[in-house]
Amino acid sequence: MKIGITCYPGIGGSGIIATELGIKMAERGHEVHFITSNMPFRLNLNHENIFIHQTDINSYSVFQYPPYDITLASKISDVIKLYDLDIIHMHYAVPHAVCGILAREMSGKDVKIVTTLHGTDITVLGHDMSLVSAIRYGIEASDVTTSVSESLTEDTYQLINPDKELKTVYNFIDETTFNTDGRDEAREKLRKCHGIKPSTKVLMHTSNFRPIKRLDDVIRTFHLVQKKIDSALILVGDGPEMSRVRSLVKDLMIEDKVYIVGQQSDVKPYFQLADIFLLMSEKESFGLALLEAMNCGAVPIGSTAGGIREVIKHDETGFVVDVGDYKGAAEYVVELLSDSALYENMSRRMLEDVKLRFNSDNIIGQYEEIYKALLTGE
Ligand code: GMT
Repeated sequence: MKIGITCYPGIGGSGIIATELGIKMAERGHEVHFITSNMPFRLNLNHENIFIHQTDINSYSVFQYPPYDITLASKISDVIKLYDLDIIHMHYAVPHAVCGILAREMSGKDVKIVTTLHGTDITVLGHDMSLVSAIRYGIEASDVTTSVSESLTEDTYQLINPDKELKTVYNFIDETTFNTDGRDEAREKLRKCHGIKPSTKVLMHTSNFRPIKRLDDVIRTFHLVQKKIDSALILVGDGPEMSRVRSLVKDLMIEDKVYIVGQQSDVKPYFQLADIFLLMSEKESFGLALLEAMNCGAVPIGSTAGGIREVIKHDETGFVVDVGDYKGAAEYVVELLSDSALYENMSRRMLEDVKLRFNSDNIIGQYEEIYKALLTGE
């Protein structure tokens, strides 16, 4: 098959999933065309079946805003015609699904459109009445629309009410990048590098530090834990909440135990260093970082937001608490870190479950079946 993929190419779960999906489709022998505004950040290899088409979004003084959507649609249309694409897979209903639909019109070709909803387009933009019609149109005019969790599927029916059946296809783990290989060495190296003693337990969080990630709850959880357990907190990432994070850490007088390491190109060693991974978000359609942390050996504590409850099986592969319940989260962390048998059992079940339910081969196969069924009309 000849497949076009459009996503936001920056560091974010949707871009990562779209890029890994493209790479894995290329490895299965399909021809993959990334049509994006920048080089997808995880696309760090040359593959004979992968083509990159970058759009230049120019600013013109006559326009108040750069015409991202129209420029992208025009580029997608060119690529559809030039390479005779069979499928275009758009990540996010707005703007990308709508760009894809426009591109199909422009090209005059019968290319099939698959759209994947990742969360923000529904759980955040879905509350913006000025965008609901565009989101609904993007979903309904796509040939197949998928969503990354059951929770996001339900939210989409509730907020957008599309006249279309949605298909849940879970995100998958990129096992070649995120695994427990070399874990002991990585832990030792990072401990030395940051001066963390071998006996100190490590909690970790990574995100884009947006308000919905509730960094305060992560820090307050740790604040309670470190009173009972010799521990450190590692924060990876950056974003609008960073200054608040720094001042809360200072106010709580835990600066010597919190390591703010900023954006890292390679997060794997940090996941491997972590004993516990915290994701306390207010909204989270899936939480790809959870999966990555889990497959690197960190046991997760999450909030009950969105798809987190589907990724973490409460009391089996980690724990979940109500959004905002940092006290409950701290109790679970203390329980886990004080009982090595409980920790080991949970960690084993967690690794088995990720391999079983979020196995990349299986999920890529589900997308491949969707593409094939569209082309054969089944
Ligand atoms: O979490 C973010 O803010 C980034 C966003 C994105 O566009 O990458 O993540 C969304 O898509 C990911 C991949 O499907 C999901 O794992 C995240 O849960 C989802 N974020 C939200 O729903 C807030």
